[in-house]
Amino acid sequence: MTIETISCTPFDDQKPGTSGLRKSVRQFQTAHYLQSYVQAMFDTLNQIKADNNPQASLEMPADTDNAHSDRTLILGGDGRYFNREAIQIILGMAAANGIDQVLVGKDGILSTPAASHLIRKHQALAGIILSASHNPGGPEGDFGIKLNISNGGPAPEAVTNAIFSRSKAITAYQRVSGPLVPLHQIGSHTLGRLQILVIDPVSDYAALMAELFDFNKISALIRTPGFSLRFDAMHAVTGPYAKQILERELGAAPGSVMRAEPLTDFGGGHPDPNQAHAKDLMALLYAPEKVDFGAASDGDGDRNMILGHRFFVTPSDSLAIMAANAPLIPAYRRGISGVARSMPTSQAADKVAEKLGINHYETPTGWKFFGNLLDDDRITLCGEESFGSSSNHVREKDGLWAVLFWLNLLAERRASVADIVRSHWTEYGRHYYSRHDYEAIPLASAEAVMAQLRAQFAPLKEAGELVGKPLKTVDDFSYTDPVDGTVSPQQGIRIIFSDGSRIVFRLSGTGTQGATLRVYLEKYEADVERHDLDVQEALAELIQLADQVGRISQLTGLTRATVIT
Ligand code: VG1
Ligand code: CO
Repeated sequence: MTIETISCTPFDDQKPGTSGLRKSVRQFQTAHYLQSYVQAMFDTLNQIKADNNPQASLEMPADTDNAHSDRTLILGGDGRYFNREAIQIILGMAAANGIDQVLVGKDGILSTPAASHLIRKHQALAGIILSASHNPGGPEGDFGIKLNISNGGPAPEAVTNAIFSRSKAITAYQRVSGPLVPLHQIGSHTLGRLQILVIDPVSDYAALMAELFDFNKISALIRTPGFSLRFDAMHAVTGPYAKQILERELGAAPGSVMRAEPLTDFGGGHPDPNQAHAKDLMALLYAPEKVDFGAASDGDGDRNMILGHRFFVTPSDSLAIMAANAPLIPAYRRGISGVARSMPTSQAADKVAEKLGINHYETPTGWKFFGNLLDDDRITLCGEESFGSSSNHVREKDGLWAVLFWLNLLAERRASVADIVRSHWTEYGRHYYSRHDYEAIPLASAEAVMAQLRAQFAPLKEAGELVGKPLKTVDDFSYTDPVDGTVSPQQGIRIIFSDGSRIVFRLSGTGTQGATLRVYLEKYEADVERHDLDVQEALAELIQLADQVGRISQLTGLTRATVIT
């Protein structure tokens, strides 16, 4: 089979965001658009040496002969519209770009955590995950492409920056043409010198979960008369995983997994597991008829929402509770080395780490910043306020893992979700927390909010007060990776008050329309008598302050956030 070289004009807008390149499906369908980006990824991978140190290797000249000897690639996606077409295109390009073997999920399906596990298990060169995560799908929706490196984690900034630079110079790409690879059945195929294995997307992941958790105990809990659970797969990728693990292996009643079939448009919804987008699940958990445990995951299976009967667990609290209870779970029996959270995530996990005397880190938003800490065993658990948590078992956040962690915890503690959270608050205090998003606003207004904040606090404050409230510091968060020294500046404005309350402002890096301003609000309450307030009421003073200091309504014309979680 011959390698064809197709000429194209370089694109200048292929800059990866917080988690891969996300654009509308329409844009990805533009002639040569996907191909140009994939070629930029292959060219960049070809520069990464077998020493597994992308940072250093990117400075070296390209030397494909010395690259990873076994050039295996893991490939799959969340099943959204354009997933299968994109997989066929990428297979043809892999065959022309020196890849020896591709493992692709049946029907083009692989959740993000499952792909991360497969990369590690097969010591693959990399993984390509086709997903725009929680963004809506369908012909009018979004598409996305993530690159994960050989540790199983999202490509770090050195790599994504290199891909972007390369994409701006792509004037041709290589491919091998052949018949379409039948993705609907497990089997092996060849395309030129490339071997393609269509694999079961679920089994390896399910086996890993069975190693980490006490499946017997969880199963006994689930089978206890009167106990009921619901898992909302949101017509996205976790459906087949949850059916296999929760229903077939652990014995949850058939139908416990709702919206289990992956659909190319996610049934028209946002596959985003939060109170705003998982309305049916929320209604079930808040209905008079008792459902003990509820959970949901997102488009690509890396996020989770945890609910008890009439009870919502904030992702920040979830991380802290996992850290505090880790030794109850088989995989973490011997304790954890440390915990990391993204900067906007509440400080609840820090309190636990301080008490346990273990490491704790604050990183910029995005899973790529946890990779080095996990590889270096400085942390075992990590999480983000955006419904993401995970451990060192993979290098991605992992939705079903979090669900199983909570089920294992319920089985060990024999307490309700609400009781577990309340007893945690009693011991550590409660961090009232909410995120207010102003979605799809004009880029100019969003940038104006950030620019005036930066101007207002330049030079950044060390003390003083803000509208009468004593301040600890205000800064523009900058992170220095403790393992490789990479500096990531300007990650968001942090206003930290003397009482520990915080307001954080940053712009989203995953949207595809206009800009999204995120405002994160956090208030610490030690007094048990005050642990039952309405969250928005408890945060009212900070919400008002955020609008005043951020001049949000003035600059965006919005008097209220579009999504509140
Ligand atoms: C959002 C979240 C962030 C998360 C990222 C990718 O990014 O805030 O915490 O890591 O999505 O998650 P941003 O830049 O829009 O705030 V996923 O599940 O979309 O891959
Ligand atoms: Co996701």
